[in-house]
Amino acid sequence: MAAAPNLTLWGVGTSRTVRPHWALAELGLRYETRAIGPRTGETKTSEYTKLNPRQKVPMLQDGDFSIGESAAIVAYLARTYGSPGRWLIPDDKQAYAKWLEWCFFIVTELDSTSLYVMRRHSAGALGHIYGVAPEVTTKAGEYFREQLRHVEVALEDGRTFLMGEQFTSADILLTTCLEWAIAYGVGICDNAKPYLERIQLRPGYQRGTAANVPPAPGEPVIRPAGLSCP
Ligand SMILES: N[C@@H](CCC(=O)N[C@@H](CS)C(=O)NCC(=O)O)C(=O)O
Repeated sequence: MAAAPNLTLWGVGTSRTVRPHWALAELGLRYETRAIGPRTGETKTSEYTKLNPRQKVPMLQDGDFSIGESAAIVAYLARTYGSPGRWLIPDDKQAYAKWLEWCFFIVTELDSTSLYVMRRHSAGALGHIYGVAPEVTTKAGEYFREQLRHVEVALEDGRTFLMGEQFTSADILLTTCLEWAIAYGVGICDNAKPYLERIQLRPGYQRGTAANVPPAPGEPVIRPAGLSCP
């Protein structure tokens, strides 16, 4: 019998950190959380820098293996710990390629090129570091809306999830971007609204988002393993 996985996930509180918390919940895995947050100094400590020289969250440790980048963590977890009824990656070769296409589209076009640009250049967010640029943030929001037309078209046939009837990690990535856009006051496309409502009812979503909440002042940063999603 294989040994139980020894999983530790670093990072809480952002649209990127929720992705692996949610995937762990969908896969029904027990893990320990190190509830450190971005821009708190906690990603810059020597202990953390040794583990993750990129000094970013999220980061997953699986025994002595570690991996960063939220979309890669989720894909690793799915590939390694998926089980019947809990596959987060399509098996068929062409469906797999389409899944990859969605994942890259979401992390590049929707996240990095649009929403993260808004975050970097908004006065209330990271503008004090990267420069406040209202025109850039307006255009990035418009670009997000324009790119979302691909999601609108995909969901037009009434499918339950982005890839059809199978829930995949692309749904995790997309949902986090849709919620992020709503929080920034960028409207989402019509078909994405009922899609989002469906997804938010998933127990995995609810457990994952609960696990992503930052600790209240005085609460411990280490949350023991034991979270599991039946
Ligand atoms: N593309 C990366 C982005 C990770 C990232 O930028 N994380 C931010 C928080 S959302 C961070 O840790 N920044 C360093 C810090 O704030 O200390 C991913 O998806 O994991």
